[in-house]
Amino acid sequence: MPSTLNNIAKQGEYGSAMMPVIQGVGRAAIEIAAVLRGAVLRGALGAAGGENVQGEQQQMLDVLSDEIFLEEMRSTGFVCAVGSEEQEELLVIEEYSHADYLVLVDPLDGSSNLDVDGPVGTIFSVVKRKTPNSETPHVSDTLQSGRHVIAAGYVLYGPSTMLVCSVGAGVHGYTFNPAAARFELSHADMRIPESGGYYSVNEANKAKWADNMGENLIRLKQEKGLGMRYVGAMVADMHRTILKGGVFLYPADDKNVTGKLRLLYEAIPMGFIMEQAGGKSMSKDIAVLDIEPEALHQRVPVYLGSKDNVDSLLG
Ligand code: AHM
Ligand code: MG
Repeated sequence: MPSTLNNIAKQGEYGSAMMPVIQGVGRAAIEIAAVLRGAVLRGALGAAGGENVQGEQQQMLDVLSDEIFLEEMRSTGFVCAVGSEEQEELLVIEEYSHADYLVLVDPLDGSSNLDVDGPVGTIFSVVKRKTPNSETPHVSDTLQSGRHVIAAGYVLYGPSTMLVCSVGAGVHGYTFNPAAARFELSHADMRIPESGGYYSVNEANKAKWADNMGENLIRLKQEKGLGMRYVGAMVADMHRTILKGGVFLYPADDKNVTGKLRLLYEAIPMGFIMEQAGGKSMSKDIAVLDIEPEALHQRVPVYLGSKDNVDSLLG
């Protein structure tokens, strides 16, 4: 009998509390994966006609994935509010506004890959509220550093659908088995190699990068002879980086002066996973998980990967 997501209950201090929330993520992932598979045939590719709070064009699939994820978080009964890339404000789940946990999510990451049938993902993290349970949860409940994250992970919609998560007791990957209609443990205790052979970045931005990062990357490439891989969907690039080793980076540049990736629902969950897998997760000179968040949609530079590669790049 394979291990399923129920196995999370046995992991660490927060496993049993987090199991229903992660099962909810699993249900959302199954539904999002099914919607993605049929999208081109149902005319569901393309722009939804609106913009998100960051002024980016929303795709129809961004909006659908957001709705599906929220619905599944509501159905757990353990989530009082959700902060989403697709929603300007914190979404309070009225009927469970007394519940303990808040979830931060990028429901469909890498959505520029949708038109070309490339991989996309979902990224999430869970924190415990700071306000009393008798009060309505507030956006300040989400503004907690990564050191307060209880659970985090991502779903990769690739040739298979994989849910990779951690409740603070290592990183474990579950692959969806369509024949059994459930996630099964396929990658127990994922550990990133100490050093890897790839760097992953949108190198077209090199001339605009801040902090001498262009020079650093040239030096790293010369010293270590790294190869380059870039999907342009953080989940896919991170998943490869964890399994094969190397470094994924999105530095600040002239256009994205504080970086492009969002702290609460991209950098922190991926930083949490990276540290739990034995890797390093920096935002230039501070660990991603040590940043004290100031806003729901705040952006930061990220340098995530094998310790050796991250140190050589930033050193
Ligand atoms: P999104 O959440 O709007 O999809 O944006 C985030 C994505 C990441 O998945 C990816 O790492 C990055 O943006 C790619 O950016 P670029 O196209 O500038 O290389
Ligand atoms: Mg994203």
